[in-house]
Amino acid sequence: MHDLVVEGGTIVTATESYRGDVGIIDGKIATLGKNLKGKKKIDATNNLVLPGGIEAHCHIAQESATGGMTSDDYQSGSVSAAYGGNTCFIPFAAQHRGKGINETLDLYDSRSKNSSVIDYSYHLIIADPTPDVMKRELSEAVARGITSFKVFMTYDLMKVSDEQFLEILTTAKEHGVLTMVHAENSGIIKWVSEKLIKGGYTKPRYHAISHPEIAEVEAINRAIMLAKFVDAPLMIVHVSTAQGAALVLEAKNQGLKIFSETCPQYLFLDRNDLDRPGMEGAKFICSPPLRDKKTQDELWKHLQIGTFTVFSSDHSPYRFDETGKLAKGSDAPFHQIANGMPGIAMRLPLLFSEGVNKGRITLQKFVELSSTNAARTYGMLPRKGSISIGADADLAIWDPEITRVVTVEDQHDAMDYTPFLDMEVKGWPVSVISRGSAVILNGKLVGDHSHGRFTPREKIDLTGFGGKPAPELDVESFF
Ligand code: DUC
Ligand code: ZN
Ligand code: ZN
Repeated sequence: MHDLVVEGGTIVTATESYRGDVGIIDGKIATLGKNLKGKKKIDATNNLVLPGGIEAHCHIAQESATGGMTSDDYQSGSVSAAYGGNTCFIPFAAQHRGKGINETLDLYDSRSKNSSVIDYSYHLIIADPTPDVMKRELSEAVARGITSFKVFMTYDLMKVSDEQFLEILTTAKEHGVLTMVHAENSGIIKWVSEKLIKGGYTKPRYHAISHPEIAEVEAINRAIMLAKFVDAPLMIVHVSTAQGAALVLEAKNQGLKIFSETCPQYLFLDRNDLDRPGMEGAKFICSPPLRDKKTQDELWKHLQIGTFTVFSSDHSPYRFDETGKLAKGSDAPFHQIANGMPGIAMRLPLLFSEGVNKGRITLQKFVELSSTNAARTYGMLPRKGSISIGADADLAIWDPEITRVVTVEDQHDAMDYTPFLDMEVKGWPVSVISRGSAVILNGKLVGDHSHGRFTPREKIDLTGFGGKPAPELDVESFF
């Protein structure tokens, strides 16, 4: 007898779809079949039963480089993620200069403990790669189950130099873990910003002008070349340009271990949103910035052909008030406005509606992009990201026919706006189950803040990749 049976739905994985029941015992998937018996049942007739979404890029209870705290903590952030069809999320644990790695991870453990309704891990942001960090603390982080590090090529208080980047890439490779990068050219951004500010061009729309496409393209190219030089795996996050995506595709076609991500804002919003009246444009300031409609079409193509491994929200919630976007005043210049926008609850409904329901991607592709690829890339497959015997019973039950008009209330986060307001979406996650326990049931929160657990992650699985460092590097004697 199962503890719970999700019955009568269409089970969808990254490779197949079939009608059946999911039988759950002790929080794990025990049986896939028909007419299963269970102490409890959830009826999924006419619905889709998908692996729960894995949100692989979000900022929760995190100070930015300039000190502002995100509005969402692990309580509100996890609830919002669950309402959006997710059963696991991976926010960042951000090291700031002068701080160690263990103390950073301890801090985030204290922020997440007994707070999250879904399982979680952290990507570790490295902003201060001291010899002690590189030699001792990173291996301790890996032993704690943190198998992805993020670096910045921009932001004075966060960025690493090319030589530090190479050291992090090679150290991560040695440990079998993945480096992620925010790729924008710092010098270009600074140079243009200074000119704009000096000229009095301070409105939100100038944020996009100060982060030109070429700043991303140059940095993506450099990041790929550095990873190629040492033959290390690299994930380029939040790709916003067609040229940047083309560089990723070319690198993949060469067999390099390059992975990439794009985000809903680059598909569903564009730079005209920065021109909204008054300071409304501030709601749409994010980095890299919103681009144009033509870029949206190009990014869709790259999503379809597999250039992007994951599709993440980059949820960076700063309220439209003096605690967030307007902390430096109600007419603050663009460079003093917190960077980022919320979207953790909308990532999957938007992708489902505009992707699956509009015929741009298949259901299998949706599952890949929403869950399975993140599980694989970030060391959680098959425990998470799959509907298979022995996997965690992390499921999202979707009604593919429901139509909703997006509201702020639907986000269930700590925010006072959503950039996707009033958009119409078809398809919605109605119930969400984490390790066999309902978190959302028929649209109502029933989960418990002591339920979510830190999930230690495995090293990156690079099966199928070849590759060698540049010939100039005689690896044996060099490292
Ligand atoms: N980078 C992110 O990944 N998110 C928000 C802002 C930023 O610069
Ligand atoms: Zn970033
Ligand atoms: Zn981010």
